[in-house]
Amino acid sequence: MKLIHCADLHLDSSMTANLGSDKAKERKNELLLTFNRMIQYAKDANVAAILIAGDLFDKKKVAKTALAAVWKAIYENPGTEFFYLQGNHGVGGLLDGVEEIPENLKLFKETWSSYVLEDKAGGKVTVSAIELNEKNKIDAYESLVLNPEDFNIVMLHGQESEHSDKDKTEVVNIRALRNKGIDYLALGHIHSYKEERLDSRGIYCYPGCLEGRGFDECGEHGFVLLDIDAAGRSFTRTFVPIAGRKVYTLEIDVTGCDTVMDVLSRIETKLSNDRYSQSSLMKFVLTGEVNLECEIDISFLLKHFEDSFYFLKIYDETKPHVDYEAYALDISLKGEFVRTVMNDASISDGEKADIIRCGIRLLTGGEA
Ligand SMILES: [Mn+2]
Repeated sequence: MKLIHCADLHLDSSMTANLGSDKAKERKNELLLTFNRMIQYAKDANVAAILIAGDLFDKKKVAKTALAAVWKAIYENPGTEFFYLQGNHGVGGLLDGVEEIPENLKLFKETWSSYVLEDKAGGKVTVSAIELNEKNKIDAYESLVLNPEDFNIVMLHGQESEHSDKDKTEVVNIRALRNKGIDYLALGHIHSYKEERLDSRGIYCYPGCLEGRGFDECGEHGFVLLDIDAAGRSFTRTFVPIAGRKVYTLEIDVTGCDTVMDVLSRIETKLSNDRYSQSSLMKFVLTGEVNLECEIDISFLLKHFEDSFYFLKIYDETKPHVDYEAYALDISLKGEFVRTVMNDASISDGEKADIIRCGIRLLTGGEA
C-alpha cells in the first residue's frame, strides 16, 4: 500500500519577503501548481492515502484559489483518503462554512482518533493523530494506545524534543513516543526533510515543505512516498523532490580580489562549477578579505547576473585586507594616515579597519 506524507505546504503564503508583487503572486500560484503535481503523482502511483501533517495553509484566512485547489483534489479523488492534521497555521481555513465533510477527508480532534486502512493481503495500516494544544500537550502521549500487530502510523505537528515543553504548544515529545509500537511517525513543522530513528521499531520523519519559499528554506523540497507491506510490518520510504523552483544561498569567498572584475570572475567560476537552473532563487554572500582599495559595486554585479536567475540578491560580507606593513614604510599621505589610525589606542581593531578603508578610498579619489 502506497501513502504520501507531506506537511507545511503553507499554501497561500504571501511570498513578498523577497519578491515584488508580480513575482510574489506568481510564486503563490506556483505553490498550488506544485500541490497539484503531488496530487497527480498520487494518482499515477496509485497512492491510497495522503497524510498532511499540518500547516496546509499559511494563515487562517485563506484565498479562494487555494481553498478551491484543495477541495478539487479531495472531490476529484474519492478513492484517495486525505488525512488532514491542521497544525498551528492552517486551523479553520479549509472547513470554514463547510457543512458536509466528504467521506475521503479524515480530520482529527483534541483527543486521539485512529483510522484503519486495509491492504489486499488483509494487513492493517492504522493512522492515528491528535491536534496538540495547550490543554492536551502533556497528557496526550499517555493516552496513545496502539495494537502492536498493526502497521502503526502516528501523525503529529510540532518541534521534536526529548522533553515536553511547558511553555510552547508546538512540541512533539519524542521520548514519550518511544516503545509505543509506532512504525512511522509522520511529523510536520520543520520545513526541511529530516529522518531519524525513533526506537528499535520505528522512525520519525519531517518531509519539509513542498517548495522553498525563502532563503531559510534552501535545498531539495518534496514529500515522502511510503510503500507499506502491512502484514509483513515492513516498508520502504522515498523522498520525492517535487518543487518547481529551488532556492540557494551561495557563499562565495572572494579573498584576494583587487577589483570588482576579479569578484565577478570568482562568481562566474563558482556558478560554472555547480549547475544552477535559471529558474532558481539565488542569494550570493560574498565573504573573505579583499584588497583595501577594492570597491565591490553590488548594483553592477546584480545587473550582470540578474538575468541568469528568477531572483537574485547579493550580500557583501567581505572585510578589507590592510597590509599594514606596506603602509608602515610608505611616506605618502596614505602611509601617514594608516600609521596615525593604527597607533591610536582609543580605537578598536574593527573600527580601525573601517576607518582605514574609508580614508584610503577618499585619499585615492573613490567614494567612502
Ligand atoms: Mn510550517
